[in-house]
Amino acid sequence: MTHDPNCIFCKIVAGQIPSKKVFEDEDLIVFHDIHPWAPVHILIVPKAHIVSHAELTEEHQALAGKMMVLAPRLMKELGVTGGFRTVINTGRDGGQEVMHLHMHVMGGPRPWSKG
Ligand code: DGP
Repeated sequence: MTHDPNCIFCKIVAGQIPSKKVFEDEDLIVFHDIHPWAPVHILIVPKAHIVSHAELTEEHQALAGKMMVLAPRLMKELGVTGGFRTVINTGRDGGQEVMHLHMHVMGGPRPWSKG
């Protein structure tokens, strides 16, 4: 599995930086965002160091599908009943700050700090 020792999310995957983890399996780790925009704000992160959504190819279809399917399950488990928003920032112009693919999933009662 690809790993970048300088990547903050790879360090979370490796347990070198603590996180408020909500899910983990062999492919994915999910934890609460350190700067939440919404009452519930989690990040679904592949364990492999994939830089961004722009790097995804056919070989990643199962992984990408797993991320998509996990979002509603975890929102339900976290008590979010009124809907949620998913965001994937991609690259500099897409507003991506951490260069390791991640899906933001946000929910909970409004107002939220962004949007
Ligand atoms: P993006 O702009 O899509 O790259 O968002 C990166 C998100 O990652 C941002 O909302 C804050 C979050 N984040 C950055 N560093 C850490 C960290 O060390 N721990 C956690 N839990 N979240 C982090």
